[in-house]
Amino acid sequence: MSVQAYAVRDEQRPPDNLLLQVVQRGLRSQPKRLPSWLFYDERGSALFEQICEQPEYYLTRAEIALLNQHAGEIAELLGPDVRMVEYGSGHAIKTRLLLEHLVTPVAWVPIELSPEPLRHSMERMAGYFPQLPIQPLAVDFTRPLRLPVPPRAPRRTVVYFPGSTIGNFEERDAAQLLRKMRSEMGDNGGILVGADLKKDRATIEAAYNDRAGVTAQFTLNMLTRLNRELGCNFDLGAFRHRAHYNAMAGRIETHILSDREQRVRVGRLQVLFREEEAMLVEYSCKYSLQDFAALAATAGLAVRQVWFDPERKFSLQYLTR
Ligand code: AVJ
Repeated sequence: MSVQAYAVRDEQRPPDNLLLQVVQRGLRSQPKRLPSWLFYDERGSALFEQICEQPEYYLTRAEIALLNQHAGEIAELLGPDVRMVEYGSGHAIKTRLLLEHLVTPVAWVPIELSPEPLRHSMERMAGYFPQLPIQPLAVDFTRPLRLPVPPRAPRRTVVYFPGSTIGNFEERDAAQLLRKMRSEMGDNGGILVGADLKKDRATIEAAYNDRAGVTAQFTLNMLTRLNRELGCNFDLGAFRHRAHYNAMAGRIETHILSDREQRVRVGRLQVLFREEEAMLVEYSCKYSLQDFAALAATAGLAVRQVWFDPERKFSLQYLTR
């Protein structure tokens, strides 16, 4: 059975075909791995919002506390007439806290692949800031993009990447993404990026293993999605979530484990899982200040300023050329 056979059969449905190719490639590789963006279908996005409300998941609360305390100071540093380009539109709470303090912002450019969440956050933001020009981009922010022509000349373009989503990227990919932002922001621009900080194992592991089991549901929802969208037959009762902190690498490594030996249909592929075989589905990297400065440097960027929440669990970093 050749790759070409898929290409012919799926020609009319390019998106599914792409999804199938991504998943088959990941399940053929050794060890098996699937990309973490697969988490975010409608249910996955709703589950992530629930994760943010779990007592163990400190990241979101810390980042909001940080903004509550420092947004005024951040806005002052950025100055007036900023164009704000946001990677991932999120649900815009953080953006609102920041925009509230910006003096005469030129435009907000949310970038989000899925049109539904994009439309939601646009509506919410338009409600808060009726005067603010919104220029949405429904594209994959990891791909090269062309920013829309702003309604007037910005003094500065700031790429905002909150939530420690950068932690989902391995170091090389994270550096590449920062380099891409660097070219988009131009000479006078900057990058405002959320980065979760290294801390004791217990705190970090608890955040990815909440007692209510929401994170486990979030992880396994990836298989539910593949069953629905690709006609796979993952037995949801025979796989489980595991999130372990690899202190050497400074990251949470989330795996889906197979309880037993089993076969799963993925398109025309039969995938064999051994008993206790682990499939990697997510990294969530944690940084020291040194780690992050080194990462920025490899992308030709310098850390100009770092803000923390009151408990110093989370950081917001401002990078420029
Ligand atoms: C949305 C990438 C910031 O890595 O902490 C939460 C996703 N995964 N719990 C993170 C996530 C499991 C989250 N980010």
